[in-house]
Amino acid sequence: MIDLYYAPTPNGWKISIMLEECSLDYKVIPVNLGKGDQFKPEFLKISPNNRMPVIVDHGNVIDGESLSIFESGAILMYLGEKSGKFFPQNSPEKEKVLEWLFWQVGGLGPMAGQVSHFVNYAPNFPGDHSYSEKRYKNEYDRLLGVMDKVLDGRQFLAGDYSIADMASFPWITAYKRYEVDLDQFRNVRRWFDEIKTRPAVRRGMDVGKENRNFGKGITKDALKTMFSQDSKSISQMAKEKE
Ligand SMILES: N[C@@H](CCC(=O)N[C@@H](CS)C(=O)NCC(=O)O)C(=O)O
Repeated sequence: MIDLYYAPTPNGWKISIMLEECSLDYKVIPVNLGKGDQFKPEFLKISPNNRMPVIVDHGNVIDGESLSIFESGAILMYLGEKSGKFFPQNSPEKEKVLEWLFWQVGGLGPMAGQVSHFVNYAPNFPGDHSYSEKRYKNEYDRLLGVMDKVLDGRQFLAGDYSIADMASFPWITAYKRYEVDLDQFRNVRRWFDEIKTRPAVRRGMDVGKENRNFGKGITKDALKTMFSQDSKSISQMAKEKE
């Protein structure tokens, strides 16, 4: 059995989708980010970066401890190796998947995450955010253009459907709120429409959907917990949760 520490956001969906695609047994442990669950000592022990998703695999006990893994890319690789699915282990197929997986975790995810911040949360903070919002929206647009080119003549990012597609798909789902006309990216549109109809993807995206809110009605406390973090404040929050 695998414990999945989870909130219903794109980074969380990557893992709920993969677990569903592989039909692995898992139990969801909700992490309430607005309430600061990510600062609880038991959580920080398995996720020192105070971020979800995290998995704990009770089927893989080392020196009496179940293996825990944080960072969505590392989790996807582990689950791909464990299940023997969606992550080929031979060269050059493996490297092709890794190229696009790292492109997602180092590029598409962080840039789309910032677009999401400026669209969903920054309006709660005073000041003119227009330069920053534009900067991230341009970068998101650039990355969609890159994706569109590679998907011209290829069904999925690395050839066959893989963990690279599962990592990227959740970050495209919000394109309407990010004011992107997806039809401008014909190949991304085709890829997106194909993945979104996969039953496992639908099940994965539905996990915890009752707690999904895209920042609507977010409280002042939650805004502070999530978006005023620096090295001092995270130590303070961890102390408060002890
Ligand atoms: N690089 C990390 C990013 C994870 C991440 O940013 N998670 C967010 C939610 S999408 C989070 O846990 N935020 C908690 C916080 O900001 O304190 C990964 O890919 O796993």
